[in-house]
Amino acid sequence: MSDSTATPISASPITPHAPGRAVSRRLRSRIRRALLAAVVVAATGFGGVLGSPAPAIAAATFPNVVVPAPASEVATGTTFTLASSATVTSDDANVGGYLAAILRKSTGYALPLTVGATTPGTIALSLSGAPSSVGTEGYQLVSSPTGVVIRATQATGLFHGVQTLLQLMPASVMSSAVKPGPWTVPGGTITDWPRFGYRGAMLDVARHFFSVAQVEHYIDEMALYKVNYLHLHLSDDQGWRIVINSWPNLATHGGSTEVGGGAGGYYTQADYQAIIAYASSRYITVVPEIDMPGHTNAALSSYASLNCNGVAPGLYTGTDVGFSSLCVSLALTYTFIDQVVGELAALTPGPYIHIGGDEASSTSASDYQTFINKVQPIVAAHGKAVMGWHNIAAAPLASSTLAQFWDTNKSNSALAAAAANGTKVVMSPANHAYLDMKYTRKTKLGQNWAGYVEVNTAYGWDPGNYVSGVTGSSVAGVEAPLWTETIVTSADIDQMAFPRLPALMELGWSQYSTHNTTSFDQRLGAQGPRWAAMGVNYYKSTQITWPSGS
Ligand code: TNX
Repeated sequence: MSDSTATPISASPITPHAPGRAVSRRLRSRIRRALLAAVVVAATGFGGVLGSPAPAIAAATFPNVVVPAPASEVATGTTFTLASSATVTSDDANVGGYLAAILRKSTGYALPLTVGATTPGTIALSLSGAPSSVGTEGYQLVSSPTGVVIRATQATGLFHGVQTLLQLMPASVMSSAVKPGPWTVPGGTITDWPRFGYRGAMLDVARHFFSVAQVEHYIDEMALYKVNYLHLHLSDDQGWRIVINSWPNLATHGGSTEVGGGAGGYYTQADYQAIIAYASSRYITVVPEIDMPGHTNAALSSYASLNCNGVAPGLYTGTDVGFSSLCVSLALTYTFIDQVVGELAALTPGPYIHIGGDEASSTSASDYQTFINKVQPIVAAHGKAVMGWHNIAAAPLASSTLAQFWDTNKSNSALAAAAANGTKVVMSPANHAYLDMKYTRKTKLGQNWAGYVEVNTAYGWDPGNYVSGVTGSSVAGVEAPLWTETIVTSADIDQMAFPRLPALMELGWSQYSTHNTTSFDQRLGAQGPRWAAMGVNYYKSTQITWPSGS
C-alpha cells in the first residue's frame, strides 16, 4: 500500500536505468541474443512474424495476449503448469494475498501463502533481485518449467507483474467458480516498466451517484490494466457527493438528486476513506475533484450566501453545462474553498486536489484568472498540488500544477506556453480518451459531441506527441474520463470502459515502440474470454476478432 506516500509526477517520462556492469562475457553474449529477440518482439509485437525474415534465435514466442504490451518479452518455448500442491511466497502480504485469492477461487487449489519466506514457493513474488531497468513500478517475470518468479523493487511492481502473470494463464483463471485447468504459463522472461507515471481513470459520481461498492468494483477492473490514479469527479451542477463537516448542506441538500431526478447520494468521510484504502490496496492513488468556479449549482443551491445575489438556485437535474459560477468577488467564496479543500486534503493521502476549472462560461475571463490565481495558493497551503482541466492555463500556473487536456483541438497556445514554463500535462483528448463518447452511431449510451470513439480511435494516437508544444517530458501521462450523464449502472460503466480503458492504458504504460494496431487488436481480443469469465459487460467492437469464449 505504497501510494500514501505518493509524490507528484516527476518531470520526465519514466526511462529504464542503466544496466549493471558486473556481467561475464558469456552472460553478456546471452543478454545480447535475448535483447535481439526482445527488440524483435517490441518492434513487431509478434516476435518476428510480420514479413521480415525470422532471426534464427527467435524460434519461441510468447502468445500475443498481454495488455498493456510489455516492454520486452523473451520466450523459451517451455511451459509451467500449476499443480494442486503448488505454494505461493511473497515479500509483500497484500500482493501475495491478492494473487492467491484469485488463483484459489478458479483453481480450487489450497495454494498456501508464506510472506517473507527464505525459500521461494512455486510462485514467488520477490522484492529483491529485480533489474534496475524496471524502476519503481515495473517488474521482471521469469517463467520456467518449475515455477514463476516475479521480481520488483516495490509492491506496486509486484502487483503489475501479477496482472501480467494472470493474463498469461487461461482466461478461466479469472472465474470466481472452480474451473478445470490445466493452469499453464508460457516460459520465458518479461521485463516491463511504464512509459508514463500517470495512468488514470476518472469516474463522474456527480451526474449519477455510484455507491462505494460500485466504485470498488470499477477499481478492481481498472487494476487489471495497470491504472495507477483514480480521479473522482465529486461535485457538479447536479450533485455534491462528499460530506464536508463545515458545510453540511453540501451533501444533505446538494447530494440529494442527480441527472434525471433520482435520489442521488453522497459519501460520508468514512466512505471516501474506504474508497481510498481499497484503491491503495490495488496501488491506485485517488485524486478528488471539486469542480469550480463553474459546475457549482449543487453548492450554490445548498448555501444562498455563496451566491452574488444572496439567492439560492434550485437543484438541477438536466445535462446543460456552463450556467453556474461561484461568486468570484465574494470573500466568503475563498473561505468556503479553503474549508472544503482543507477537509478534503486531510482525508486524501495522494498528492493532488483537482479543482476542475472547465467550461466556466458564465465567469468572465478576468474573473476566471483572478479565481485561479486565488485558489492555487489555497490548495498549496493544504500541502497538495493543483490538478485542473487545461482551461486553468489561462492563469499563470505553479510548477507543481498538473493540467489535464480535454479538447478535440490539437493546438492550444495557453497550454503550450504553460508547458514551456514547466507545467506537466495529462492527456485526455475527448475525441480519443472520453469513455462517455458513443462507439458508433448505434451505441445506446453516451454522447457524441466529440465524435464517435471506436476502439481503434481510442488507441490510435500518441499522448507523447499530440498537442503541439506539449510533448516529451511535458507529458505526465494519460487519463480516461467517464462522464455519467447517461451512465447509471455498473453494467453501463463496463459497456463504455471496456474495451477502451485498456486501449488508453496501453498508451499510458507501453513503450511507444510497441505501438501496433494489428498486434493490439489481437491482444485486446484475448481479453474477451477473460471479461466473459468475470461477467464484464463489455462492448463487442466489430473491429476486434473475439476468440471463442468471449
Ligand atoms: C465536458 S470536458 C465536460 C463535462 C461533461 C462532458 C460530457 C469537461 C472537462 N467537461 O462537464 O460531462 O463534456 O462529455
